[in-house]
Formats: sequence, C-alpha cells, structure tokens
Amino acid sequence: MRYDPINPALFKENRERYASSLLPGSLAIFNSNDQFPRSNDQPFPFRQNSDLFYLTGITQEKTILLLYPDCPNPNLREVLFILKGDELLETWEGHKLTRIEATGISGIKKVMFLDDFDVILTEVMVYAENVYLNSTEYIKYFNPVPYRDLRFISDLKEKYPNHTYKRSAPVMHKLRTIKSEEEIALIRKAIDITNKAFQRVLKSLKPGKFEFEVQADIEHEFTINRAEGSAYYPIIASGKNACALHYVSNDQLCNDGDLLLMDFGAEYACYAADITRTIPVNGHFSPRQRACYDTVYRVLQKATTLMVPGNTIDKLNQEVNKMMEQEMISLNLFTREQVSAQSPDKPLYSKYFMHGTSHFLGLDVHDLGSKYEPFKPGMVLTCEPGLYIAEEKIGIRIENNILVTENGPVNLSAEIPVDPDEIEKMMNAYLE
Ligand SMILES: [Mn+2]
Repeated sequence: MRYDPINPALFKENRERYASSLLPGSLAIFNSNDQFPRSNDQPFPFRQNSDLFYLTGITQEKTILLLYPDCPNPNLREVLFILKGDELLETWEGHKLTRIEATGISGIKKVMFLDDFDVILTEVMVYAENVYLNSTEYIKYFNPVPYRDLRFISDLKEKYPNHTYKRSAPVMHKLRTIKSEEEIALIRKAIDITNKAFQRVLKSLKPGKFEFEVQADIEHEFTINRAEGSAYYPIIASGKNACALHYVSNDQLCNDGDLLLMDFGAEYACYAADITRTIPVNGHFSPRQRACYDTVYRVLQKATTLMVPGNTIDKLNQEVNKMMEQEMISLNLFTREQVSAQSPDKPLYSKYFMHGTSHFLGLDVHDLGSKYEPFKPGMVLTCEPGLYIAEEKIGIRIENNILVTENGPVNLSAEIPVDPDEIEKMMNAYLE
C-alpha cells in the first residue's frame, strides 16, 4: 500500500464499538467488495468495501470478517478470512497478504484462509441466534447491479431460514458518522494532498489549456503524494460546463475570460477529501464574475458558522436557500416582487442553486449519515454553496470540509486558497 501504516488500534476500537452495539447471541459477517468485471479477464480497479476497511484496515480483495463477541467457542469471536496467496496466483498478481501480515494490519489474532470459511460458518451458525448482515443503504443509491453482500444474504437465508436476521447498516451509520482523532488525521492528509494539487493548478492554468490537462495536473499531484487517486471522478468544468452539476467529460478548452470550476479530492488510506474551487482561467475575475464569486463566498462563510452541534443538514439547507434567494435578488436574477409571487414548489432560487449545501464525508465521499441527524462533535461534513447562471456561462461552487466540534466548526481545508484576491495574486505571480 502507498499510505503510511495505520495503528491497528483504530480498527480494534472500531470492532469493539461495533460489537457493543449487537444483541446477545449475535454473529456479524462483513464481505469485501466484488471485483467488478471490465472486460474479459480485466476487472475495474479494486476498492475495498468501506465498512470492511473500517473494521479491519484490510484493502485486499476477497476478505471476510466474522464477529461473534459472545461465541461459546472463544476461538471464533473474531475471525478474518483472507485469500491464500499460492505460487500460481502470486506469479500473476504478485504478493498477497500472509496471515501474520493480516494480523499486523488489523489487530485480529485469528486469521484463516478463505477455504476454511464454510466449515467455520457452519459451526457458528449452530450457536448464533441473530445474524447481522451488511448491505448498502443510502438514500440516493439506485444501482441495480447485484453485489457480493446481496448474494451472500440470499445464500445464507436459503441455507438457514430460521435464524433472526438483522441489519448492520444502521449500526455502521451510527459509528461511522463520528470520526476518531486518527480518522480526522487521515482526512486531513487527503485534504493536504488535494491542496497540493490545487497549488499546481494555480501555477499552470492559462487560457488554451484543456480541462483534461488540468485533471492530469491534479491526478499527478495526487499520485506522487501517495493518494490512491481521486476519491471520486473529478469535475473539471470551464465556462458553461460548470452549470452541469456532474459534468465529467472534462474535454473542453479553458477559454480566456471563463471561470473554471474544479470539484476534486484525493483518496488517502481510503479516506476522501471533497473540495471545490472556482478560479478565473486568465487569472482575473470580471466584475460580474467577482460579484457572483463574492456571493457564494459570503454564503459559504455564513453557512459554516451554522455547522454546530444540534443543527442538521436539512435545517442548514433551508437557511442557505434563504441566503441565496436574497443574494440572487441583489445580483438582479429576479426581483423581490417575483419572489413574493413564486410557487413554493418551484422557488426561483432553485433555477440557480439546485443542490444541497452539505453531506457527510469520510471513507466515502458521500459518507453515511442522514440529513435529519443532529450534528455532533466529531462529524465531518462538506459545506458547498453554489451559483449557476447558465445564460451568463457562470458556474461557481466553493466547497470546504468542516469538522463539527464543541467549540464551533473547524475548517479542515483552511489552507486551500479561497479568497478571490489571494487567488488572483497567486495566479498572476505565476503568470508574470
Ligand atoms: Mn461534495
């Protein structure tokens, strides 16, 4: 792996917190992600299942974790199953984890090979009353592709129809929304690497550069700084492209006079950064661009102050929508009178600001957590107001990563330039 080794105490604590949430007599099983086929014998790059990583730190494919805190057989309370790296496999794919190495990463003493899984499963199923199984539960998850967890659930239920089955997802959601010190340090590292990429763009952007060249600059910096790569496919959108919220073709020229919106984040040790910056391609904001930028920047600063314990994403969205509405009147996008006459189902601001202001951030870029869940110390969220005026080729979003604490919000991305004067100064220092 590219990242510095992580103290296995992190994963051990996570397992203890998970285990203490289970009912007595409960077994829990976690599977790694599938290796999704790309073509023929070629899989897409493997990314570990975030929950399995959270509990083990293991990034290798085909890994299974079995937790059974009060198992009558004390040897089977915590078992990790890994792929057996035989000579043939290692000739083709290189080194696979040994059992000792897997213990070193995860802190799990009992590591077995996958071939033993069925025998052990048969034994623990006889003792267990409840079985906690994992699956992806996310409010916007509509992916119809069946994955490893789903196949495992249906196989197990077919073989053992009389057990009581429980969902792991709500337990994991509760645990993963509150980040430990170690996790915050890893997110900070991902953000630091993302800052390095932004600095590189500030130095190298000029009119006539393609969006994919900017993407290459960003990904170069990610990779040489030990990120696994991007935590999500980067959005590099100049001019009107920035008004398509999930624009990812990144294939157009950055023209003189346009803005460039970049939504990008490194993934370091499976933890994500999620940053957006919008800068003028030629190093100078036009007066109108500057007025729009100042609007979003002002709303970003005000919204950040609302990220305090007890508030929710839902309430934050409502506040920010109100702020944006007022700002849009000042920008002459519509009038106060038009607002009074607007339909509540389709408020006028939603034409120019059509997404939420915040989401949880962690092992997943859109991390687990509900928009109705009150903020608590240790939560990490994005703050990302935007303004999209397609008819003026202006699309601006500014996104920071915020840690909620008892003493107020901490901007983890405070080092990444955001002040428009500072951005112009830095770009022009390089252009001269
Ligand atoms: Mn985001």
